[in-house]
Amino acid sequence: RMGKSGADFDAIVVGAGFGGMYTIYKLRDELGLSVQAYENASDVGGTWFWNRYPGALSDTESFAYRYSFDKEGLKNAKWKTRYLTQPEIFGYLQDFATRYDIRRSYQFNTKVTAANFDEAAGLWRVTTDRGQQVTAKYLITGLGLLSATNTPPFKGIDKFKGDIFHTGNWPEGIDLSNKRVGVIGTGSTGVQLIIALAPVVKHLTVLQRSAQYVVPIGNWPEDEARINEYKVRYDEIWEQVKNSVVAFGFEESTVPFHSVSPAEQQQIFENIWNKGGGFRFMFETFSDIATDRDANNAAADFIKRKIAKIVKDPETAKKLMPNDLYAKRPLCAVNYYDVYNRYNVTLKDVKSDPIAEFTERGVRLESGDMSELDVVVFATGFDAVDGHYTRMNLTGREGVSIKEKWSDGPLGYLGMMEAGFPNFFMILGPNGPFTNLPPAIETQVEWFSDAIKMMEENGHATMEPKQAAANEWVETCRDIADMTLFPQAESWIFGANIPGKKNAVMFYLGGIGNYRTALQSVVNDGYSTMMFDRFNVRQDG
Ligand code: FAD
Ligand code: NA7
Repeated sequence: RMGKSGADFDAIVVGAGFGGMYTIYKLRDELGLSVQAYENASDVGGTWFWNRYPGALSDTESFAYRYSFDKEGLKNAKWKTRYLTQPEIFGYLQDFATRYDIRRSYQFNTKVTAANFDEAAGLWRVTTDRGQQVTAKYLITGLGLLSATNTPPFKGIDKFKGDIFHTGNWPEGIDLSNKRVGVIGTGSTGVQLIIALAPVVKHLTVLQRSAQYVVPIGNWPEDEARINEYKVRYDEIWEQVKNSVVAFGFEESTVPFHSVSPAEQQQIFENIWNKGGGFRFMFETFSDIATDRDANNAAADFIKRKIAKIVKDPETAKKLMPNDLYAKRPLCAVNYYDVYNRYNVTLKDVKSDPIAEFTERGVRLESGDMSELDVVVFATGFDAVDGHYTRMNLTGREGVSIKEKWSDGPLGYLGMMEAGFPNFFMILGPNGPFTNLPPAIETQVEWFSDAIKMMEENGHATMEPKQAAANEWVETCRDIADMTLFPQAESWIFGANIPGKKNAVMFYLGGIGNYRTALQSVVNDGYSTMMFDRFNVRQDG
């Protein structure tokens, strides 16, 4: 098949998660474009294809972790609990792919290694690890922002005789019962994994670098009546989600912490603690937990008091108490701290006593402390947001690579585009919204599909953001971030989890409602922040 512009295809799509698949539906089925898509995995699912570790669970409530446009899917939707497990989400995405015949556009088991904009031809040239080269007018990347795995290169790792797994690339059919297992990492993933493994394995050693604030998730059963309520209120629910701040399906609090009495403050924390949900605890309690130091400290102290109460051994409890701000991605889980009361769980603080090396038999800390292990699990997270982009040979005009362009940290316009990279749209690219992600993905895919439609109708060859507009967006993201406490905590949200990665703003923290308004105003202004048909052939003289 040929693309209209003389290229092999109108559009090339990379990635088969929520983002890539929705793009296929929009461009292929709604706009009638010819689309070729590539996915490194053997099937659709993205995050939910790869992250099959025990305990993997979404922390967005079930009704809001799906495509809002897929009303058909909702009709028959069933789920057991307030949150979806990995098999349920993977199943939903597989079912979605089948119902919309998405797979026929994909070549699976194929990694895109290079994407280069050919200025003379005005086309993208895309290369795969199978040695294919194809061209297209548009390049859309849904590479995932939490998908390029981070594996710290510990000394001696090759000597270790046991098995090593990363949670983001979990193999099928692993039995860890009766094994001595070590887990490195206590982020969202580590916490889920630790809870799931503790009752199963012979012994669990948790190697914790930074203690985290973990509130209850409240994963109670949801019966049919409750699910039917969501179905009845469907449109209303999504309207609220898409105009809220964090898009998690609840109203964020407008009550400042200091506006109520100390007794009420504690009562509000207690109520949300009992209700469960990480984003709820940060955003439904008070309006200023993420911006006001006193409010933030109060939330942190409340959680620390809970830790002290739950964990029986005071030494262990102390290790579990974070000493930084409550300003990372808020975590929640089922009875996390109770795990440390188990006879077969040991907690090691590898901040005060760092991992020195792997040996044949396990992990040795700098003090000489040795953990003998059969298996080590890396729950060490991801080279988040720009990781997949800087790992790829991706070049725009004049052969400028994204790696060079982002050498001081990722930039980009509206979380989707970059100056000098025409007809290129990233799903969940840098400086996009920090929210529940499916509605953010839908917002972006719908926006650039409309832009592509407009380009096709008006016969535009290229569209790209003006550098000044991109700079301004990056500044806006920086300004908003600086109004919050988030930059003061070290986490992947600012690239602090990868050694050598420059600390940079990577999200628009202004909320999904404001983000959607910003996108709409670009359209209303006649795309005045964009350049069209900037000549592809260099005009000498
Ligand atoms: P992904 O689902 O990450 O898909 C990207 C795909 O691109 C992958 O399949 C990858 O193989 C492919 N790919 C990348 N590079 C290439 C290449 N060069 N060539 C070919 N293919 C390539 N978000 C929430 O909102 N709520 C949650 O509760 C939540 N829980 C999460 C739990 C875990 C354990 C993880 C890891 C993430 C979670 N997320 C959550 C974030 C989640 O990633 C997003 O919600 C969403 O799934 C992202 O979809 P996506 O399509 O953008 O990317
Ligand atoms: P995170 O949140 O980045 O957590 C990674 C964890 O691994 C965290 O506890 C890190 O400690 C730890 N880590 C990373 N490198 C090391 C080294 N070298 N030594 C010891 N410990 C290390 O990733 P997750 O997968 O849990 O979650 C990412 C997102 O995916 C999450 O928010 C959900 O949206 C899904 P640190 O805190 O850096 O000290």
